[in-house]
Amino acid sequence: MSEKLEIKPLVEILHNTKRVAVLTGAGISAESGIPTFRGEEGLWKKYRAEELATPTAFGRDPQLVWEWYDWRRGIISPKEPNPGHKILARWEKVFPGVSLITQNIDGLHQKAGSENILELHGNIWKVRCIEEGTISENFETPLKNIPPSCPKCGALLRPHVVWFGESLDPAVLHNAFLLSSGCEVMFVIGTSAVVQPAASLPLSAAEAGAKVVEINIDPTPLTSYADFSFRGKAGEILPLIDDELKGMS
Ligand code: BV8
Repeated sequence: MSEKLEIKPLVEILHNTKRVAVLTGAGISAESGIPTFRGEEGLWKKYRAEELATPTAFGRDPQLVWEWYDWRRGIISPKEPNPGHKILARWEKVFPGVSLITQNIDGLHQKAGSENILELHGNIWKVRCIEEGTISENFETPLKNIPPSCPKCGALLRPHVVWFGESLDPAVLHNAFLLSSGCEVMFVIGTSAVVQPAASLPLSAAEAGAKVVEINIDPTPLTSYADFSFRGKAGEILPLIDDELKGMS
């Protein structure tokens, strides 16, 4: 496997690196059995994510949008972190300077034990009252009432996620760019690198002189910018890098 050839020079660099940033996308959860967005399994009935994950879709038909989220929550709920999630959680303990930025809303990084996580697009297990703005955790699967309503004021609850056409939390986005432009190595794992502004984070890392390491089963628009590009599954490539790192310490 050609990846082995690239791993040694990467681990040499990592061995002298203090600040590592990691950006993950749906691909890191694929081996846990969670469908990605742009894979063929990413469809629900006849809809694509871009059609349902929008404020317009929710305003027009909150019932339909909540049926989609209830379906996704049902898929995610029993799923466990895979070796990729677990290694990133361990790296956070082993290397103090590792920070994790995820586009995923499935909560699997938390389940794997990662603690300092920036969730760019929110979390599918959190709901927000559209009147009060209050955020709470809700793990009810399946949901008893669709759409669910706020127990306090009775208004509609929405998923506490960032929809297409909505701005990300400014503080979260600011920290994500700070971490990206301040790191020495940035891993970009399991993302098609098309959704903005997340897809700009690795570019800001590269512009600041960081080495960019892509792990993906397919090439992406980022591949040509990457210093290292591993073509393979995150749950298989990360253990190879981790083994080499252990061998060096
Ligand atoms: C915003 C939460 C300001 C909801 C999500 C600039 C240029 C162009 C467009 C825009 C732009 N700025 C804004 C936009 C519009 C839009 C956008 O980016 N559109 C895209 C489609 C072009 N962005 C926004 O609207 C953002 N808001 O910028 O605010 C603004 C406001 C108004 C108008 C303009 C600007 C908000 C974006 C957030 C959307 N919410 N999720 C929910 O999930 O329900 S995004 C959602 O899709 C995910 O969170 C994720 O981020 C994204 C999917 O991306 P990936 O994670 O990469 O998943 P994907 O399936 O695509 O790819 C999986 C990859 O894994 C593949 O490459 C595959 O090969 C690989 N893979 C598979 N298996 C494995 C693997 N790799 C390794 N191992 C494996 N085993």
